[in-house]
Amino acid sequence: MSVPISIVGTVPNPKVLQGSPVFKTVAVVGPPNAGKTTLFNRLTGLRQKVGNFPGVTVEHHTGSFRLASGEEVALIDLPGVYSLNPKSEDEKVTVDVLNGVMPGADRPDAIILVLDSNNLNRHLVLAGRVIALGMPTLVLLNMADELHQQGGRVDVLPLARQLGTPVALVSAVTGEGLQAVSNFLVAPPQFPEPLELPIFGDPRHCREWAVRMGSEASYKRGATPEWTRRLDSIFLHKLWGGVIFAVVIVAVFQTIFSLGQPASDQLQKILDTVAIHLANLLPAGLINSLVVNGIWKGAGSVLVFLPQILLLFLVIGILEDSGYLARAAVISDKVMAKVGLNGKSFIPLLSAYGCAVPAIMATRTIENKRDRIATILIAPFMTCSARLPVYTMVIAAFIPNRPVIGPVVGTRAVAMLSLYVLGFAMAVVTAKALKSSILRSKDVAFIMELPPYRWPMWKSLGLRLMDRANAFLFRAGTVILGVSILLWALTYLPMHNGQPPEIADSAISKIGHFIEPAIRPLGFNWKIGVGLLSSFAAREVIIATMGTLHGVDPESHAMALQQALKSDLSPAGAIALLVFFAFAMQCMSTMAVVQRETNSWKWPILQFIYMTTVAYVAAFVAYRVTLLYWN
Ligand SMILES: Nc1nc2c(ncn2[C@@H]2O[C@H](COP(=O)(O)OP(=O)(O)OP(=O)(O)O)[C@@H](O)[C@H]2O)c(=O)[nH]1
Ligand SMILES: [Mg+2]
Repeated sequence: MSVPISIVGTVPNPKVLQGSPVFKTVAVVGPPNAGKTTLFNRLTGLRQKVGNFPGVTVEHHTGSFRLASGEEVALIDLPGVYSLNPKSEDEKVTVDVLNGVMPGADRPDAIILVLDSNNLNRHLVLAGRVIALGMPTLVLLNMADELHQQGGRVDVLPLARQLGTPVALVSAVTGEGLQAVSNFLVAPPQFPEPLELPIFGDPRHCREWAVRMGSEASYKRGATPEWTRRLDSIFLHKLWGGVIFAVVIVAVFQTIFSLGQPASDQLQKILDTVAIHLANLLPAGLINSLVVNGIWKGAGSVLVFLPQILLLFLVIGILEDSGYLARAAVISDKVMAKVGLNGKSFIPLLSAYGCAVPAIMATRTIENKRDRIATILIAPFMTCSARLPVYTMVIAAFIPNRPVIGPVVGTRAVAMLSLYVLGFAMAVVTAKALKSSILRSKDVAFIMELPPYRWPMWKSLGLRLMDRANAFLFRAGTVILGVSILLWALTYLPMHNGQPPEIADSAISKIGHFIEPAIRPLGFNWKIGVGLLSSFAAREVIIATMGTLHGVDPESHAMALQQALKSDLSPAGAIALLVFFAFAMQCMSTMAVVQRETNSWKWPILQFIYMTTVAYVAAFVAYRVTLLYWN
């Protein structure tokens, strides 16, 4: 059979064809971790999340790819699939988009199928299925750079002939071969029939077909890099694997403290200096107080935690991009099995250390419905980055820093780590209870494709951190600022003869005193009560609230926030506050995403009641017990 000229045209080094696009909407499909999002980002200039483990993308995203002619084609990045029979929610998204039944996404009129050229024998099975859909398809064999480096090879022409589609060997990272995409979009070849497609009902036949396609194309897979093998023999070792995992986690916290804290302190100094200048510049009175106490001491107090939060996301980013995360999921499988879950739940739970919202989205990769609900319900117990500022502030105020293990690990890092462990332990207990009662289900085998180790790409990490910083600043500038100003206004009411009241007579104090009886058993006074109330909007708001309340109070106006905090809390109260924050569900966005992902209000409401009750009872116990030892 002769090869249509345009198929040849998509293979190495053709000139870029000009013209109008033939397709309007093109879906990017492929197995997990094949590099679909990397390609999508490169073509559209967007920054969707990329990571070196299967299951990073769980929603569809649309972007536009501009051709040389200036015209645009809509590309849809999709979650990875191994087949077109969806087993999990993320796979369902892909199949729904392909079938044109996904609300908000146009039905695609062509497909770009991205396969990992280092895994062709397995990935070609999907090619058979996708080509059988009968839509115009371009097959990209991605990661050409790794294939060459590891001594692999593949001839695209025989493969194109066999599959009846254009095929190109590309690298989404280096850009090699990507002109094939534009060429396909402006001048798709006339599609000859594929020579032979597999019989889909028979998995063995499908696999044999894929291997045969590979050998027709003289496919030779690259050797697994020596260092991936060596690293795995340590990281997946029965004993050492677990030990290394523990060391990695402790190192993460120590880094956040030993590098993040000094950076935060510096930022605090800068903000304080600016506040003093501002206070001197503005005439005394309402505006001065609004700017200094409402905005600067309020929302500004939260800003100083930016370095720590970025460090946390940097570390999580390195774990994700290097490929270690997938190993950690394997190591955790045994532990997860003890509570009735499996390694699949580990990745969403780990990402909940950053934020519960994407973590709850990431549970879409969990096939078993009950496991998925259980993971959603326990994810907010993981210590998210919004708790970090609260923990840091209270720990720094109450716990002196002394060395514990040599000079590297100090008391504060240990205190912080204990809080992380506490949240985790409660998640374990809750999971066990759920999985042995209302969410009981049969064990599901845990299968996860282990990616090769890769060096994290600093540019992509940097861009991700910038996005994080923007999100944090946006939060500080909207919710946190809004609540700070509202609280500040409440300290100014009711006015008498144009003068603000004493703080003790203000509206905010009335609210605080109203709820005080409920929180006094936990060792909290009315100010902390107001802080707690406001923290249900977002956890960090408690810091802004305390900043504002102390700012307007003449007694504590000049003090640093940590010092002022000591007038509100006894050490036992401080411990109770930390415990309360470890367990309470104080996040509107999490409740909203749980509602959306479970499609019911039942779960978020149950979760809220459960977590808040646990937080209250545990804080009470912590207060009473600490009082016995530390006063
Ligand atoms: N060396 C190399 N690495 C690549 C290439 N394309 C992607 N990667 C890496 O492969 C990993 C997976 O990339 P993603 O783009 O997240 O893969 P995906 O197909 O979107 O994965 P899911 O969303 O999980 O289905 C990342 O670590 C990328 O940096 C490539 O051409 N060469
Ligand atoms: Mg992706």
